[in-house]
Amino acid sequence: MNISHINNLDTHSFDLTIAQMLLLFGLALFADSALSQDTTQVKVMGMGVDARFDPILTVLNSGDVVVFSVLEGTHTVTAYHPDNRRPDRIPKGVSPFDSGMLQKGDTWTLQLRKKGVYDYFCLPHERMGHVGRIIVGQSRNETKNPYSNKLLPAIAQEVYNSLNDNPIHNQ
Ligand SMILES: [Cu+2]
Repeated sequence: MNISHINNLDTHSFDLTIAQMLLLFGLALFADSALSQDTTQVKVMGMGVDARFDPILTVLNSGDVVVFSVLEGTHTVTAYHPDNRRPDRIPKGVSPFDSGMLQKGDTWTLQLRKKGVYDYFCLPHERMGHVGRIIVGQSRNETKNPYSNKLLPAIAQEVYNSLNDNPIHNQ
């Protein structure tokens, strides 16, 4: 009688442990899938003609997050899109982004899911070549010359031409 009672207790406690292990395993899987979304930093730096995104080109997987960190000056992160009074240089059907003015010390986060090439500029410094590119879900070679550069300011054209001309370098 006593022995049977003890066995029951043991079995019961073993079941709980299995349940707890499965729960922990499930939580671990959940945490793992949440972590598979990467975060990439783009530095926003420089004043005047020295204004730049570093790196100029960022290659991401779908759903990755980009954190823009302003190290100095006043800048924006603005999609090339008619809503921002510029040529359309982001994938079709994606809402255009615009950070608004960012100051030194600010961070601004962008998450992109749709595959394609996203070109963006800084409103105060576009004419000084303060532009950038994010490629989502594709390699740099797959996306050579995705947009015509004719309508952009001269120095911005040079930046995008240099990205197109050197598809392997500087990735
Ligand atoms: Cu700028």
